[in-house]
Amino acid sequence: MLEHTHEDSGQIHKLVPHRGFNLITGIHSPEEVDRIKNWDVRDSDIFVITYPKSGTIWLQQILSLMEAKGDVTGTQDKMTSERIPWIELIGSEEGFVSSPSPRLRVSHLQYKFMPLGLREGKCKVIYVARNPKDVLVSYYHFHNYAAMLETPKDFNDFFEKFMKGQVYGNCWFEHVKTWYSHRNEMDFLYLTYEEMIQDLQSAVEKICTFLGRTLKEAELAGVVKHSMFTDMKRNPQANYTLVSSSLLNHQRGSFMRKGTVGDWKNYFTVAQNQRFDRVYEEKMRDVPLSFVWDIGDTIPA
Ligand code: PPS
Repeated sequence: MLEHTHEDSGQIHKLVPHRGFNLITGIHSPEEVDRIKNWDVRDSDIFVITYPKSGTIWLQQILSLMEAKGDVTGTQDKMTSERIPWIELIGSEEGFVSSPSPRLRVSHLQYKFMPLGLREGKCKVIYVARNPKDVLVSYYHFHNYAAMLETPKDFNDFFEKFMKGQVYGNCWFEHVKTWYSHRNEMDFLYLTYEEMIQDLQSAVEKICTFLGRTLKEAELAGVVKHSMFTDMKRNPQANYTLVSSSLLNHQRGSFMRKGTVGDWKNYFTVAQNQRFDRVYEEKMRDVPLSFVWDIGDTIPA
């Protein structure tokens, strides 16, 4: 059954399908999500799109640091999600309308919900994808820690839910494929989590070029330094430490968990891996994308 109710926090959150996409009650409103398509976008708007657990906060950190010219103190006055908010959260429209340019926003939504202007090439879109086996493992841990999501019985239980798309974000394959298939209609940059692990400086430079921003050498160095995993792990903003325990149970996990490639090998059974590979093969057959599955493959020979 797709809908579930849980009350870990005294609050009830349910995963409820809306136009083929699961929304979380109390976090999202179907009416507000439907209004997003009519939002008036500006050429200077920047949207970061991700399937959950693919590097959203990483991009939020990089973009915030770029705005602050690499000076981390310039990013610490506000929570990450206030500096670069989610468009799908209840109440986000007002801030979108009233914010000065450039407006930086993130979203896990499917393509069909997005503002029409974005879909017609106005503004800029950065899509970040991560290998789906590591996404699954990261999302499993997040479900154990986020009070608004159902706690899985065990890893196998979550594996099944992920494979069926019975999570927020729905089917990973559909998300990546649909967004990627529309890339030429938008001003679009496709990035992977693994390329950022492999060479963060090059990834930041790529983002700067895409956005038409020029940073001095020291500014670029600041962006890279403060968006490294070790630095972000110590950063309360990046860990959502200030977010209430009614949303994130900080006793059960941390947002900046492991930050690596290939952790799935510590969780998948041989049978799960074979099954995943079969599904991947079938769903990604016609898609010109490839992923790095092992940390060893991110190190230049
Ligand atoms: S969410 O809930 O969808 O917004 O989560 P998201 O931010 O997309 O993904 C969280 C995972 O990204 C990892 N992360 C990083 N890895 C390496 N380097 C840096 N700087 C970094 N920043 C975030 C974070 O640790 C989560 O992955 P896991 O595998 O759970 O560690």
